[in-house]
Amino acid sequence: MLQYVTTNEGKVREAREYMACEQFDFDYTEIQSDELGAIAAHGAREAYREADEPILVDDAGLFVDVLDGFPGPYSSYVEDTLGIERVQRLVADEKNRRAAFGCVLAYCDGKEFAASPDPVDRDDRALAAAGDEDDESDSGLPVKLFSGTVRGRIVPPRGEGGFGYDPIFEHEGTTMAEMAVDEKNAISHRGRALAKFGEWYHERGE
Ligand code: ITT
Ligand code: NA
Repeated sequence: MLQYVTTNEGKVREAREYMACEQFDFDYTEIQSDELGAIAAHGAREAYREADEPILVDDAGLFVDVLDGFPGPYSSYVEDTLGIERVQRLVADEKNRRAAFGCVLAYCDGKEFAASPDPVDRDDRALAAAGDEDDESDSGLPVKLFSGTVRGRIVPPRGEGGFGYDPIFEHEGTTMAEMAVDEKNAISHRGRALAKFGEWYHERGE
């Protein structure tokens, strides 16, 4: 069974709309990097060595335009320290309150992968930081990466659903916390990455 490596149940709820998986509550080492892809790939190797089963690591971040991409890879730390309402207040008086959410999924099952597929749409900073190239920096364990982004606006918190920054992230008039799981998946960074992963994983016969 595929192990979805996260301490965050909200991520697993969204992932289960795409494939069967079990939550592997493992706190892998988050290396210091401004690239979600590098963080996820490193975590995937560590998690695979720990689980000895196929694993999927999910690293996400919020990139606020006017804050030059902050909190980005530090989103988790910033949620725990400042909290989402203070992040919202940081940009409340700005004219430009645009932001992107990015998600990178890193898959490892200890095996090699067939040569890499189609070109990637690189539509913004978060995606560029995420990257869809397979990570080969550690020749020992191949890791395959899938990424997704969504653009939106930072707004005062609304909605009871979702998790994390969802109440302050508005996409086309609706915050992600006001969306049902399937509605969020249809537009979200994670939903886009999961759709790519799910297609690849099922084609592979899993
Ligand atoms: P794991 O690392 O154990 O998976 P985490 O919640 O720390 O759990 P991330 O580092 O990927 O996961 O998340 C960075 C931050 O972004 C963290 O504060 C999350 O709550 C938040 N986050 C991630 N995905 C999100 C989403 O879909 N909607 C809103 N916030 C999200
Ligand atoms: Na994390």
